Amino acid sequence: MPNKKNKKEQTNSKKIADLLQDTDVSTGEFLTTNQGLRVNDDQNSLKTGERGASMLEDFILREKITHFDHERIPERVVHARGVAAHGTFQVYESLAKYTKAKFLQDPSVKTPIFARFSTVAGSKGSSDLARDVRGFAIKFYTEEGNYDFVGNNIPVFFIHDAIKFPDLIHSVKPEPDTEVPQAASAHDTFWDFISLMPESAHMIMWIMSDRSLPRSLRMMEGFGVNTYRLINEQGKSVFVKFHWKPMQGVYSVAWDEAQRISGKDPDFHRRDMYDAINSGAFPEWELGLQIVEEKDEFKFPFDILDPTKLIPEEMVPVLKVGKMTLNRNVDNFFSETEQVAFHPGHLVPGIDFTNDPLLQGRLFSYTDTQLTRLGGPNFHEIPINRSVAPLHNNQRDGLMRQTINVGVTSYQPNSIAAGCPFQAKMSEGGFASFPERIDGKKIRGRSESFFDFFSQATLFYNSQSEAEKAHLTNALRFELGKVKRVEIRKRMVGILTQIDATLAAKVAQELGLEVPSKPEEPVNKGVPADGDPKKYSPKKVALPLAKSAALSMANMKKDSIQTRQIAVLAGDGVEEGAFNAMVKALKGKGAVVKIVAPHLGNITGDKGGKFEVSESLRTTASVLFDAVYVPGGVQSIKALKAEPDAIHFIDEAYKHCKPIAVEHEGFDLLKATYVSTLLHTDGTFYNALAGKGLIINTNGTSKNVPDEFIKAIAQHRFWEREQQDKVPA
Ligand code: HDE
Repeated sequence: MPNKKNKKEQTNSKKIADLLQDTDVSTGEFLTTNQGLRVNDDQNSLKTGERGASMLEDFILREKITHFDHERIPERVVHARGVAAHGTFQVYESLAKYTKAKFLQDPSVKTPIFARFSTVAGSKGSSDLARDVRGFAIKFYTEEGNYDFVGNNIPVFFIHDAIKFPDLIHSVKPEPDTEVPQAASAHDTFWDFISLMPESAHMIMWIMSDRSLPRSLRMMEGFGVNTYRLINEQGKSVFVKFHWKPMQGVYSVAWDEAQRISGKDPDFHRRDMYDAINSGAFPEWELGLQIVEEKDEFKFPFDILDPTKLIPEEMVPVLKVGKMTLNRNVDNFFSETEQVAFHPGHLVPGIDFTNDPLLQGRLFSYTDTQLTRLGGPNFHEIPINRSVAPLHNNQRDGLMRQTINVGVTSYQPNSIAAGCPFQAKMSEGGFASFPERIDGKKIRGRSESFFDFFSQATLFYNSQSEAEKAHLTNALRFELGKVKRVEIRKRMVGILTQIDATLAAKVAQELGLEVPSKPEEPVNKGVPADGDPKKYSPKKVALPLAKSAALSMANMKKDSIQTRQIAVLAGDGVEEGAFNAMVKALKGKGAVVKIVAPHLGNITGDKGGKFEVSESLRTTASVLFDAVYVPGGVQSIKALKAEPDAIHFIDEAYKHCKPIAVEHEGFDLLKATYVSTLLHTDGTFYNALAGKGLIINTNGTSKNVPDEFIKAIAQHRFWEREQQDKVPA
C-alpha cells in the first residue's frame, strides 16, 4: 500500500506527466491545421492549374511554412549543447537538523526531478567531446515549488566576480572575425584572457585535466560550486557545498580519443545517456553535503565565499544524504531539454544564498537570459518549467500567456477578492531570506582573502596520479601550442611557474620557450584603476595538506563493467565455443556487446549459428568502445586480416589503453598489428604486455579468459602503456 507521502510523489509525477502530455500523433488521428481543420491534401499546394503558380490564398501552405520558419529559438548563450532526462530524488534520512526544505525531510518521499547536462562553450550542434566544463543542472519539482540546482562537473570556477563572466565567455567563444574555432578553448583569445587572469589558475588545472573529457555524463561528479546556506526550522543556518557522486564511478577518455569521437560520433554522450536509460541501466548519483558551521566561516586558510576555491574533503568530509536516479528519457527534445529554464534563484524555504560575488551575479542572469531565449516573461508556464505547487499571484499578461486568470483583482491589498492571494507566514511555508547581518560600505572591490590564486592549483596538480599529470601537461602543450601569439604562451608559462616548476618546464620546453628559473609574477592582477596594488598582490597560502585523494579520478573506480561497450571483431566462420562463453559472461555483468564485422546482416559461426552484426567496420570505430575481443575461427580471422580497418581497430584501441582479448586464431589478427612488435623479445612471441590489459589465449593457455577480460575492463584504461608501449594508429 503506498503511504500518504508516496501518494503525494505519485501525484507530483502525474502532474508533470499531464503537463507534458501532448497530442499523440501515432494513434490514428486525422491530420489537422493548428485551428483543428482536417487537411485533405498535404502533398500539393494550391495552384492556378496543374502547372500554374501557387496561390497566396493557400492558408494551409502558409500556416505550415510560417510555423516551420519560426521553429528555431535562440540557443543558450552558454551551455547550448545538452541532454536531459527525468528521474527522482530521495533523501536517505531526514535532514531536519540542517534544513527545513520539505523534500529533504522524509526518506519515503520521491521527488520528481529533471536533469540537464551540457557543455559550455560550443553551439547547440557542436560535439559532445569538446574539452570543456560540463553543466549539471537539476530541477526538483517539490511540493513547496521548484528548486533548481545549477552546477558544473568541476567544483570551482574561472573568476571571482560575475562582472567578468561576459569577458570570459567572449574569450572562449569562436573568435569574432572568423567564427573559428567551434567548441574549443585552444585559441588565442581564450588564453590571452586566462594568462591575464591569474585567479583562473585553479580552474585551468581542472579544465586541462581529464575531468573535461568524461567517458560518459553518467560518470562524472557534480558540484554546486558556489557556497550556499541551509536553514533549519529553528532559523539556524550552516554553510553548505553541494556534491553529486556518481554510483557509476568517475572515468574519462583520452584527448586523442575525444578528438576522434567528435568525428565518428559527435552525439556520443547524448546517445550513451539515452541508451543507458532505455536499457534500464538507470544512472544514479548520491547527493553529498559539506557542512560548515557559521562559527567556522573564517577558520580556513581560504575564503569559503571564493568560487575559485574548494574545501578539501580531508578538511570537511562529504556526508552522503540522498540519491538521484534518472529513469525516463524525454519524449521531445525541444519541448523538454531545450525549453527547460534553470535558475539558481529558484529556491525553497530552508536553502539560501551566500554573498559569493559570482553567485550574486548569477542570480540576475538566468531569468534575464530566458526572456530572450524563451521569448518573454511567461516561460514558467511551459510544461517542463511548471511548478507542481499551485501558483497564485498578481502577475498578468505578457507574450504567450497561457493562464486564463479569472476575477477582477490583480493587485494586493484588495478587498474585492477578500485580500487573496495572502502572504504566507514562515510557519505556513512562506520563504524568508536568512537575516544575515550586513554591515559595510558601498564599494567596488574584493576581499584580500580572495587573493590566493595558486595554492589550490598546486594542491590539485600534486593530487593527480602520474598518468593524470601527464595528460594535464599534454593538454597544456596542445592548447598553448595552438596559440599563435608567443607573448600569450610566455605569460601562461609564467602562471604555471607559480603552480609547479616541473609542469612549467615541461610545457615551456615543448613550446620552444625558455624554461623559467624561478616563479614569475603574474602580469595582470586585476587592480582597479584607483586600487591599491599592495592589497591586490596575490599570495600563496600554506594549506594543511599536500595532496587530496578526492581530487584524483584514479581513486574513483568502481568494480563494474555495467553499460561498458565491448566490440567483438568477427566474421563468418567465427569459432562459436569461446565466442559464446565470452558474450554470455560479458552480458551477465551488464556490458553491452556489439559484433563488428566486415559486413552488416548476420555472420555464420563455425557450427552454423547465426549472429546479428551491430556495426560494419565502415560504420564504427574503436574509439566508440571500451574494449575489444577477437574470437578465433580460421575463416573469420582471414576475412578480418584482409581489412586494414580491423587491424587499425586493434592498434587504435591499444593506443587508447583499452583492454583487448584475443583467442586462438584471433592471435593471427594481432600478429598483423603494430602491437605485435611490442610482444616479442629474441624474435619469438612472448607477451611482454601481460598485465597491461592485453589478454592472449592461444591454445587454451589461459584458462579463464572471460574473467580476466572482465577484470581488465573494470580497470577502465591501462594508462601506463602511453609512456612505455607507444603505438601509432
Ligand atoms: Fe551559468 N548561465 N553563469 N554557471 N549555467 C547559464 O542560463 C551565468 C556559472 C550553469 O542546462 C545561462 O539558461 C553567469 C557557474 C549551468 O539550461 C546564463 C555566471 C555555474 C547552465 C548563465 C555563470 C553555472 C548555465 C545561459 C557567472 C556552475 C545550463 C542559459 C556569474 C555553478 C543550465 C541559461 C541548463 C546557464 C549565466 C557561471 C552553471 C547566461 C552570469 C559558476 C549548468 O544565465
